[in-house]
Amino acid sequence: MGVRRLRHYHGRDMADVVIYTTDYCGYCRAAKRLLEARNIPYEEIDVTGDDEKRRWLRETTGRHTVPQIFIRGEPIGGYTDLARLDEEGRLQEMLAGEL
Ligand SMILES: N[C@@H](CCC(=O)N[C@@H](CS)C(=O)NCC(=O)O)C(=O)O
Repeated sequence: MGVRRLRHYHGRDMADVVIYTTDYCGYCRAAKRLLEARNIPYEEIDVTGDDEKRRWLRETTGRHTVPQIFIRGEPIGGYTDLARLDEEGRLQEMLAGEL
């Protein structure tokens, strides 16, 4: 299956890792902590209270929760998905463009 690359909400080039978050979101904080622990730079888009951005995010990812994380344009899911990729050693591979 080919990699599904998507434009971001802002429709411009963004960091390899983009994380859509809201305030008061424990999973969002956990995801950012994991990225920081691995020294992986990321760009954050806060969608708190922004119905338009949240609708775009739901339609784009098919998922209703935050965070939603994109790696090199591919939506990979939320924190638990990120943690699984990290445990399996696939996170670095994805960032290197090997997956
Ligand atoms: N398994 C998901 C769980 C994410 C989750 O439950 N996020 C909460 C906020 S921390 C959420 O989106 N709740 C529904 C909502 O805010 O609309 C993950 O690891 O990202």
